[in-house]
Amino acid sequence: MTGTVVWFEGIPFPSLQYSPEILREVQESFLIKDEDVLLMTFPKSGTNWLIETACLIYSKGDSKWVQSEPIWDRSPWVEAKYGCELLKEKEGPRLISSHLPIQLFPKSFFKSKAKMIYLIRNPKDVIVSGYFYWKIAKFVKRPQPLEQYFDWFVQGNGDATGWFDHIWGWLSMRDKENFLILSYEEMKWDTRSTVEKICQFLGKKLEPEELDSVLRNSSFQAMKENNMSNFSLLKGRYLEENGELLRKDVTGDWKNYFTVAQAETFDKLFQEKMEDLPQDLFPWK
Ligand code: PPS
Repeated sequence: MTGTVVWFEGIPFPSLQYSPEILREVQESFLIKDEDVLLMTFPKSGTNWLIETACLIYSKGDSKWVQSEPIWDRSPWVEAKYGCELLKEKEGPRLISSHLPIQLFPKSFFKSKAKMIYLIRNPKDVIVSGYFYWKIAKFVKRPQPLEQYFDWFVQGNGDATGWFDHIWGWLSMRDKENFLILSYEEMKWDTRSTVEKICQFLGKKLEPEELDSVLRNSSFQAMKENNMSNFSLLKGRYLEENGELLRKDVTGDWKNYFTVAQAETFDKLFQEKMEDLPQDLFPWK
């Protein structure tokens, strides 16, 4: 398998699952319905944790669903060929995942009442998580070593483009009432309150024992042991045999990998690019 990419409107996508035709179709004519719930992230920001949590909220803490259906079928990726087809056939309120930047997202969303949760994460941890994931993924160009992935990320070229644009684009929605911003950090530091916030946003009332069950079944350990959520089903064709989606259960792992110079370079870039956004949006600072 090669790590080739297709380019669509200046953004690279792994050619294995994406095509310009589908991306155009998704952008122009995929119909987002008012009752849909959209789970939006930049890659490696905790997407699968959010999906698992949302699924468990929908099933009131009952783990049957998350233990019997692969995570990518429960909340399909709208921009991927497979997910887009699956979504078109789904009845009722749908959970929909996406990493798309705002300008490529289905236009129908912006006229709908569908709710979106936007999960962000310290970009320095996104770099580290992405670096280790790309080493085990068979469908992307492999960065060697971390410095190369870091450079792709900060220079906005290679296959790791777009974190700053993604954040700027989606945060323009921050005053809309159908848009909730969360961070991986707050999920990690106070998981219960964050899950309660999600429930409130989605209008779901859970009993205390149901909430406990959501927390238990979406924990790092539970997800790591759940073959429907830990990507073990992708080993072979898509991931190396030793590949783990659930790598570490920490915030601030960048401190173990960044040089002092890299941290300074990144902080300077972050300051330049993000200074016009309210800094309390970024709780890791
Ligand atoms: S992807 O491939 O872009 O969809 O990856 P994504 O799910 O966004 O991010 C993967 C990182 O999320 C961590 N993760 C979790 N952390 C805590 N608790 C739970 N339940 C959980 N599930 C996933 C996962 O470990 C990846 O982070 P790193 O830092 O690499 O460990």
